[in-house]
Amino acid sequence: MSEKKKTFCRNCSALCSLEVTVQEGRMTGATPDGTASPYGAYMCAKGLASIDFHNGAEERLMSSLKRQGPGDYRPVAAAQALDEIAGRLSALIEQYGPRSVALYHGTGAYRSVLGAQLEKSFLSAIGTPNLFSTMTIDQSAKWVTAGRMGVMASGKPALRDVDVAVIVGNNPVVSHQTYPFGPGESGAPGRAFAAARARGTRIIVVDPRRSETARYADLCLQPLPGQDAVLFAAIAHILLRDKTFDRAFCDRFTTQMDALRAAVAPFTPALAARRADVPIAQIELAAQWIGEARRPFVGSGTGPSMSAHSNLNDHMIEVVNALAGGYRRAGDRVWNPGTLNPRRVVETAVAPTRSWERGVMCRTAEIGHLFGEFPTALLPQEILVPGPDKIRALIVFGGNPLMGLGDPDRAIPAFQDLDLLVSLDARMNETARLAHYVIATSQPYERHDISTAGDSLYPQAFAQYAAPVVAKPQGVMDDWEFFWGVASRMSLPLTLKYWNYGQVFDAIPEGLPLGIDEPPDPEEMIRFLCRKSTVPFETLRANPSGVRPDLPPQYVLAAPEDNGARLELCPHDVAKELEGVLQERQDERFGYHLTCRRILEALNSAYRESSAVRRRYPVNWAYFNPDDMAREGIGEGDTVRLQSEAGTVVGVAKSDSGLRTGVISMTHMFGDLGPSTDPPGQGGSFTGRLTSLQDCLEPINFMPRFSGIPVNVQRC
Ligand SMILES: Nc1nc2c(c(=O)[nH]1)N[C@H]1C(S)=C(S)[C@@H](COP(=O)(O)OP(=O)(O)OC[C@H]3O[C@@H](n4cnc5c(=O)[nH]c(N)nc54)[C@H](O)[C@@H]3O)O[C@H]1N2
Ligand SMILES: Nc1nc2c(c(=O)[nH]1)N[C@H]1C(S)=C(S)[C@@H](COP(=O)(O)OP(=O)(O)OC[C@H]3O[C@@H](n4cnc5c(=O)[nH]c(N)nc54)[C@H](O)[C@@H]3O)O[C@H]1N2
Ligand code: SF4
Ligand SMILES: [Mo]
Repeated sequence: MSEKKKTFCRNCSALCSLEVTVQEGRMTGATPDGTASPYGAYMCAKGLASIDFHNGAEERLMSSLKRQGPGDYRPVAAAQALDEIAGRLSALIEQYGPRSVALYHGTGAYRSVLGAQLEKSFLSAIGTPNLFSTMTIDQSAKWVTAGRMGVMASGKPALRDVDVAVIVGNNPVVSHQTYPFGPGESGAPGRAFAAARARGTRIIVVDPRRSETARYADLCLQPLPGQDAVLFAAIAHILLRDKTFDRAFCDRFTTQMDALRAAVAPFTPALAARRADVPIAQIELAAQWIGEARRPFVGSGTGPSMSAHSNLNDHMIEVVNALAGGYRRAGDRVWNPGTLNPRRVVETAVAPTRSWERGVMCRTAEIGHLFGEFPTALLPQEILVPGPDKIRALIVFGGNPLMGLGDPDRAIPAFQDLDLLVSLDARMNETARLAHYVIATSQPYERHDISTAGDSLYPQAFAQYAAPVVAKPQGVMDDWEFFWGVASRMSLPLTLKYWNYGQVFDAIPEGLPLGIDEPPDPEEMIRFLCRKSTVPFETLRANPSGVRPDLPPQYVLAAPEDNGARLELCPHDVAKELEGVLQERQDERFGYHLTCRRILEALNSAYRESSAVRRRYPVNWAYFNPDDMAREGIGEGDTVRLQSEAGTVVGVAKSDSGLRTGVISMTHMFGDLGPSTDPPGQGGSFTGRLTSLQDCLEPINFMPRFSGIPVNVQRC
């Protein structure tokens, strides 16, 4: 007998609504469910792969493991693992204090809602400031910009209202990563771009590679990587030169216009064209369209934030958005005011905080919290450098930091130095292979979740509750059960709160206190997270396809009075960095730049072993422009050696005529941590070997160079 059950995918922030077929307690298929979804029916290859993974593909872990010796893991009963972990954490805290404990929040943790909420309570109960996440090895440049420039509380316009969309180093058609960073819709992104074009929206893509998203572009600039600061300084230069910036917006909401004018004066279109190697006419045309726009949205993905001048690139991209007034304005329709956590949207600036300049600091660098986190690139030295506060225990929640960080020669010894390394995962990934305990966790269709991650991102108000579709295997636990289980053994009571980015956990007033004797009921916890919801929990539970509430139209409100806050367009450190860029010389030692790119079928290091990936990507191809291949004498499928300042990898060449010359493009987190010698045998090439956790770290967020890495190429 088979039944159909509604749920949603939790791989990425699109949170696609699905209908899953269940036969005798086992899932046999999934189809997109367009009943209520704000994107209509939509699903990608990873939605299907997740069903196989639940069913045991890719050697899914069915029991927690304890390390006996190098590479020797034996199953351990869940309760025993929790007892031992709690005992070791208590002993470390007793001897060395709470700072000896740290947590790394990986990509798999973001949509494990109850786990992620209890994680915050767990850290607060222990009293450690050591929270690290993928955000600081991803797009923390956006946090730095918010901290240096400030933000508009009204946010950015929805794609349906935008008349010029500028998409910089972001490929949402593959990555589904869009709002609030870049214009677009995370579910069915191609459909949303096609509809935008049909409405007359002009789309500008800025990417060294003619990406899948560039199929929808009216104009595609293909700069050399790492030149976004120069390019967008030049666009700002043109907007100021031609007086096509939004003067009314800038007068009202920004400051430091004179400093900006002076700082971008040397960044002429000719200079940017030379540095970025794009035609002047394209820079002028992009600036013209942005200047003409009634409702622009200039935003970026990982490309600029992973390249040289990460924070400056991001700042200058945001400067152009601010000059163009690319924010929701008073009177604009708010299509999605939030459902679980409804918000009033007010047109007002929020002053920069520069949170990293004060408060609790890293041990090994003069840098404080960025949105409540320390820079992940500093994790190895925070573990290794001797001192009373050194990190001795690390909990990895839904992550694979050894692959994510790169520079294995530096990262591996640090992880090996830990007294306690715990990995919460359903995969035995590269980091788990060094852990003392691997906690086998349940997978999304086996647990309770709610669409908090989409609440402000959906293109219209929508919420969905997912109850388990199938029972979890006997030996696995939910992520939240780990945090509650360890805390209760340490006699630390936890509190469930509806925490959101930018909030300080301890400062959130309301919470659901959880006892230490009886485990909480997950449905009760979800009900608590819905307590402010426009749609009551009971209604969500009764409508498993999700609910689009029928709300009266809402609009951005004008601020009742001027709070005095302004967007700081050109603070002193930004002006100094711009000056530095101006002086910079090209590094003549290297002939190419290696860039990042994502593929539809894998999610960072997850799903690498899915059948779809192994069929299409036996290795992560090293893509080249065909002219570069001809010049280097490299043929299709040839083995090539890529050498950066930090290391070497061997890759398999493939031509991509959409890629500009001088640039190589590879997907990250393939292969293994060892020296790269045999890509087919190693499942690809680990590009992290080309990055350094010591050299070329950016100021403030310590972002390593993950894109635009200078390399030389040699045919093997
Ligand atoms: N299918 C799939 N989806 C994913 C992921 C995945 O692995 N697979 N990962 C998820 C994660 S963790 C994240 S953070 C998001 C990321 O989402 P995106 O930011 O959209 O990631 P990418 O697809 O790598 O796109 C980055 C683009 O930047 C370009 N680029 C590289 N360097 C530069 C530069 O210096 N300047 C400019 N202008 N462009 C540059 C690259 O050519 C590439 O097209 O995707 C998420 N979604
Ligand atoms: N060279 C280079 N390096 C990069 C990047 C790049 O583009 N180039 N990208 C960077 C970026 S943007 C990121 S985000 C990081 C990614 O770094 P990580 O997030 O550390 O790596 P992932 O491979 O995404 O690890 C996610 C893990 O979560 C597990 N998981 C999935 N769902 C769940 C769940 O519900 N519960 C639990 N407990 N586990 C779950 C998966 O099995 C997987 O092992 O890497 C960064 N590193
Ligand atoms: S786009 Fe794919 S991976 Fe992301 S939620 Fe939808 S089905 Fe899942
Ligand atoms: Mo990411």
